[in-house]
Amino acid sequence: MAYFPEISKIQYEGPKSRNPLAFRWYNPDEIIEGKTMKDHLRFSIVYWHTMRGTGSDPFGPGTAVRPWDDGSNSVENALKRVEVAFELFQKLDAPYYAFHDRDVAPEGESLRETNANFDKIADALLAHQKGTGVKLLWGTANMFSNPRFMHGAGTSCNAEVFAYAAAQVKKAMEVTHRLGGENYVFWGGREGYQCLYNTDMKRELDHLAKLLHMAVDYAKKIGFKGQFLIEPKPKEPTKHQYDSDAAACLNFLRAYDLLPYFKLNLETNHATLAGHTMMHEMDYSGMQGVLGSLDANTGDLLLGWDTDQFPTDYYLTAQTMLMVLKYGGFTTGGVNFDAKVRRESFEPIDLFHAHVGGMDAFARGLRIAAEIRKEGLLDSFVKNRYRSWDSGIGAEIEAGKADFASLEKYMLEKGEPAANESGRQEMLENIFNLYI
Ligand code: XUL
Ligand code: CO
Repeated sequence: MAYFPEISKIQYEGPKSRNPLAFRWYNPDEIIEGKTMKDHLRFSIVYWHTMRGTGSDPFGPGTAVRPWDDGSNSVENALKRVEVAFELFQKLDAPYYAFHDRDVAPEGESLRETNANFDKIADALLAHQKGTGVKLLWGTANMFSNPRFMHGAGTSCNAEVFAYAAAQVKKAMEVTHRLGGENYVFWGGREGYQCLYNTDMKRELDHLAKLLHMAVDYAKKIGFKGQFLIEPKPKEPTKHQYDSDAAACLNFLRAYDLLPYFKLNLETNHATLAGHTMMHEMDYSGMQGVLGSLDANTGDLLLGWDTDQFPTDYYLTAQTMLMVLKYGGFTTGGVNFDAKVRRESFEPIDLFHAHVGGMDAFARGLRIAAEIRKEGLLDSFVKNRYRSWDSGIGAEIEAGKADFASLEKYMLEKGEPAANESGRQEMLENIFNLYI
């Protein structure tokens, strides 16, 4: 069945091509730094925006025209969406996809019926994965849309809501495992607070940690070897999300003995909402060994909320890929387009323009990052900038051979430290520009 009859599989045509539905930079089998572009980038398409996004916003209903979707919550409609989704994944040449339980399968009247619906759709997803070779990057549970989660899921004040959330994660993990998912993600949908006057923050965090430990235990029980990931976000929907940024996540994981089991799924728009750049979040996570996967998108700094736009900015993608390469590339992670077409881009073909653009921007970013690394101008500047730590007093401090007394003695003898040198920010920004 062809739901996109006018579109054939997107091909690499090179930078001179003016065909809007061709890759100019993404040449999947081309080798960069010893690995194919496909293996570097591990592109993934999200079910929630691409298959379920309607374009609704707080001011009006959806605008998206999706001729295959009858708008109902039926299992039949959900099964049809699976066919559409895999045609789209294949035509975009995306090796991976990702979903929430509730994007793919409708909720029933009871948890039992909901689980049965999920199993039926999982059968179809598995059959399509086998038929196409498209794989599951990660699964997750939507524990924020249903009104039962108004106070959170793992952090709800209502213990039975916690129990429901546990049951939901259990099922979502089972399905993710069955479909060979390479990761399982926790984004703390409503795990945060609006008002501290009604919140026992310590108790809520203790409970969230309990939920995650139960997930770790259950993974062992069912033999799920995928990587657990936490996705930081500082706000939206709550005023304060507990997993506010990479640093907060790391502190939480360490405090509750979860660090051995989790890495982070960093999202560009979440980084900017937290007042960081994506590069900062990636470097901070990478240096601590928890750079797991990426939700690729971009915000609009003039709007300032989580607009989840497709990334097209080469500076952003080059900086992002520079960090991916710096930390040795993805293992289980990938570039997952947690991005949605604009409300005004309501035609099915816009889904293709959006993904082709995002994939190409990342492919270009990868090429730029590899060129920057090949010439090594930035790396050698940084290395030289810290050379005072390579020998003498710097090396002694790093080796733990110095203390206050020895450092006081050293400075009393010297009088003043060696002269400082320029940080050369403008020169380095000009160097970065050489590669864009
Ligand atoms: C929300 C968000 C989610 C997670 C998965 O901002 O990014 O879609 O990626 O729950
Ligand atoms: Co996300």
